[in-house]
Amino acid sequence: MTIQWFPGHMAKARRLLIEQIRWVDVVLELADARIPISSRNPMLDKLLGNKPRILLLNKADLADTNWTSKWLTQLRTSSPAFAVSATTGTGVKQIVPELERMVLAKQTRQANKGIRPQMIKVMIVGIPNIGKSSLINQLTGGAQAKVGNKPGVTRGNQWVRIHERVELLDTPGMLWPKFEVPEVGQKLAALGAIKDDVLDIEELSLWIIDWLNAYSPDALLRYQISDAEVTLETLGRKRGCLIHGGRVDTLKAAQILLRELRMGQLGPITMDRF
Ligand SMILES: Nc1nc2c(ncn2[C@@H]2O[C@H](COP(=O)(O)OP(=O)(O)OP(=O)(O)O)[C@@H](O)[C@H]2O)c(=O)[nH]1
Ligand SMILES: [Mg+2]
Repeated sequence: MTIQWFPGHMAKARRLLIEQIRWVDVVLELADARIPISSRNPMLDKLLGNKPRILLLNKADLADTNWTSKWLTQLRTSSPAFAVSATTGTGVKQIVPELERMVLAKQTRQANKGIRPQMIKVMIVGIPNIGKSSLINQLTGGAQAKVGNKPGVTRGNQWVRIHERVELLDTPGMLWPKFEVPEVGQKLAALGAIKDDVLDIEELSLWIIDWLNAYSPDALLRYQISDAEVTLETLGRKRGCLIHGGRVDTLKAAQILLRELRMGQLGPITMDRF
């Protein structure tokens, strides 16, 4: 199963990023706490140059907290990094003070030249469906940005004032043209960054079941399953996904598994390990 999703609107998002980056003081990069490596766009280093960056591991409420701490220790060697939850608000209060800290030197230099403090311009970037718009809403305490439980909700770029001195640019979710390691595509798909229409849901579910059996068997305890083939069947039967002749509707079963994994109903899970 090879997964790839880089439609025209993402190529456009990449062009917009290149155009806008010069106006930006700091980049807020949102990654998924459950896949802190697989959800980071490898093109960013080149696209952002040496722009200061804060890495946020969002959806930390759905990840294994032990793994999140281990990852943060490792990731902080290259940039400030925090675990947050855009929906519950956990960790979000640290963001504005950190942004202010990062631009302090520049603003002091400007003040010395008699230039009034400028707005801090921040660009938020990340894969589709990671919670960029939710984070903006959490920061403003409103519903400025459109949110949706599917990838590809935000289309154009949108500036939002999140604080008296901070303006944030919401951008559309962006992936990259090729996942060098196929597992990266599978993990992104499993956790909802890729439109389901371009996926073979049943095949993906079998991959997920294998992965869970190998790395997080507790997550499958509720289904009492040991083998990939049996799993979708058993799961479907338990959930009453039956078609004619008492056979199991495996597509429906796969959709249920995906939904439960993505919403954290199989327990907190971190899929990138070291
Ligand atoms: N559990 C949990 N869900 C979250 C969190 N942040 C966002 N979500 C959910 O993830 C889904 C996507 O959120 P959006 O804010 O629309 O994501 P986005 O990054 O703006 O997506 P695009 O605009 O499509 O790129 C929504 O269903 C949110 O409720 C979080 O920290 N925890
Ligand atoms: Mg959005």
